[in-house]
Amino acid sequence: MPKIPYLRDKAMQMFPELIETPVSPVRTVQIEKTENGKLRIFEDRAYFLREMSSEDELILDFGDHQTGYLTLELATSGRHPDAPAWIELQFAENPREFFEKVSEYKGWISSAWIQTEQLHVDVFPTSLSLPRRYAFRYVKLRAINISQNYKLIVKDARVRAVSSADDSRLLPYVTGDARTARLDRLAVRTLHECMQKVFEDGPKRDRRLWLGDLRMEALANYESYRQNDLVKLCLYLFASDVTDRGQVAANIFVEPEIEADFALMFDYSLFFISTLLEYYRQSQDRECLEDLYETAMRQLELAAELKGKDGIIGDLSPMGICFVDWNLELDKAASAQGIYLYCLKDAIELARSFGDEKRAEALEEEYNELTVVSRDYFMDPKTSVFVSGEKQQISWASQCWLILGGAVDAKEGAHILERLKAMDADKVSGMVSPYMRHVYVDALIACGQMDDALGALKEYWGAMADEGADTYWELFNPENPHESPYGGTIVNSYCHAWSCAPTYFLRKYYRDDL
Ligand code: RAM
Repeated sequence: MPKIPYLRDKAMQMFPELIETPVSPVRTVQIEKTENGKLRIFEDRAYFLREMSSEDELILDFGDHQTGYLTLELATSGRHPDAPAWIELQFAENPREFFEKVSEYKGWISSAWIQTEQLHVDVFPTSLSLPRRYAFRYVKLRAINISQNYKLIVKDARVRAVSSADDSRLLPYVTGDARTARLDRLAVRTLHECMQKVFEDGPKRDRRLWLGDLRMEALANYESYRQNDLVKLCLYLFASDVTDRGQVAANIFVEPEIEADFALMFDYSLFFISTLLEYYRQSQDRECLEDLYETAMRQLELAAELKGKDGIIGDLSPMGICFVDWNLELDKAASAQGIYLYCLKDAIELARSFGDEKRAEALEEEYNELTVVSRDYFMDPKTSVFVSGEKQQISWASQCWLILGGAVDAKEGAHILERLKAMDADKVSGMVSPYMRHVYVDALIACGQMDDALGALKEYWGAMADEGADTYWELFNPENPHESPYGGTIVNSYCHAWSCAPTYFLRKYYRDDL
């Protein structure tokens, strides 16, 4: 991919310092699965500092989600160790991870994401510092084999937790409602953990910068930490390594050096426009707008090439896939059209902000025609909701995106969403990720359905909180809380910043000091 040295050099100057915080375990616990499948976690004081033999286990609880580096102080009792201690460490964001068998995972993304290590320790006492960064609340140490001549003792454990989020800058959230306060708190923690050198999608997996995730993390950040320079860095990173045709990648690696991934996504590339626009609204950073404006407009041009004579986006493949959600059954044609409209609308404002009035007018003309065309094309006269693809699939995603794109006005949009709620759930293709739920809440708000939007936040994110979450998950389908598109939940991320929606929406629209 062509690298743009000028933008890359600017980006290199912008990486933040990580703030390090020492964290100790708050207790040791035992975790049991009860008959109804729920977990029971209880403190076990006697457990810590206990002398461990082969097959013994110790679970340390660090009190909240942590992203960082673990050090264990190990000692022994009994005779001089006559063989190494062979131990296994497992790190869990969600205690459920302890009940999944690594050997049974046969999914399609790498099992190397599973946070587990086996180590041999030869000399005691020792301070064992693991080189890898982990994301977890619980750490389980299992003694695989300890010679009968001695016992292993964990004398101390500590974590060097890292994040670029500065808690002293966190804006207050004013609410008298304990439930929304809690929903916000978990979202802020999620964001905090994902704010590293860049906005990572999740500190367990994929530990990197994805554009669709960045859009939502930036929105949550403007209402909470307001560390806008981190958004700026991420925008420069995307713009600094684009394809030959000028398309921004779906995600970027930053180590050992900046390099765009080969994966391309139609929707993620278009969201570069919306993310830049929102950054500009927040910061009025003219230099950034001047540096990145053409990159943003290029995404729209590339997408416009995919439109047929009828104005409908056809074969998407020149720009990669259209992601929308982790619903593998979803027909994405209607969503793609809605996303194009949504970003076209943002491109008009971006062009005006830049002072490119001629372009803004041309885009506005296109937008006004296309909203009508899109409504006519995707609206099913029989059911009065949007349908997508040859099979005329009805989905939440299609409705939400065409509403957000402006294919219908707020009043009609509200009716469409009402109609969908009244439909048989098995006739409607559902939402799988918190990423898509964010879009749903956004659509409700766009239609003026403020109570329903708040209800959706409380119900969906509240259900994760009720499941014991410390941070919000990458995937959550209330119908099937433990499903995974990867072929196994053990690789799911349980701290994923595309699910920070409560912080963004609650602080923006539902606060007592408005
Ligand atoms: C997941 C990533 C990321 C998302 C992509 C499409 O694998 O973790 O959050 O943007 O999917």
